Amino acid sequence: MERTLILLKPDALQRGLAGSILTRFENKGLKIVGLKLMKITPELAAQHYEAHKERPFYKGLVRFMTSAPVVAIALEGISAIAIARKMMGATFGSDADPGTIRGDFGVSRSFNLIHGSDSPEAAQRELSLFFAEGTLDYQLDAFRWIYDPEDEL
Ligand code: 3AN
Repeated sequence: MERTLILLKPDALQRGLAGSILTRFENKGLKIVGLKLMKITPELAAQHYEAHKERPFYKGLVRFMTSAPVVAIALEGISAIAIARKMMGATFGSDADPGTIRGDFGVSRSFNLIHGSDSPEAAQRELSLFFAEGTLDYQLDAFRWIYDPEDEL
């Protein structure tokens, strides 16, 4: 089982898409182990986007991410990181395939609705940034029907 950090960015919340996006992850069979409405501080944005600090879009990205609340979500599942990335689609809505979140809900090259961790190392780092208090351990009964208990769980 893997855990991954998803952020529904300010544009997702302002456009009333948070529920629709969260529903896609639930429908897929990913388990919600953390869920939080929050405003990202400039300090947290700087930590989260450390790798992009020298990029020309960095300032605009931090401004956007701190401009209005986001929803932070921790999801659990087998290969949850790769599955969530696939569901998100290509970085920009204009390039993302139909059927993906970015492909279905956006066209912008800077407002791209969602963030998802891109590796196990990133997931661990980002989950500890956004869920410093920890994520939740509990039994999701539906897992018995989402995965084959004889084989996968
Ligand atoms: P992804 O979110 O698909 O992993 P990355 O890791 O390449 O994309 O970029 C991190 C974030 O930086 C993206 N979510 C996007 O918001 C922003 N970003 C990346 N490239 C650009 C760009 N050329 N112009 C504006 N924002 C960008």
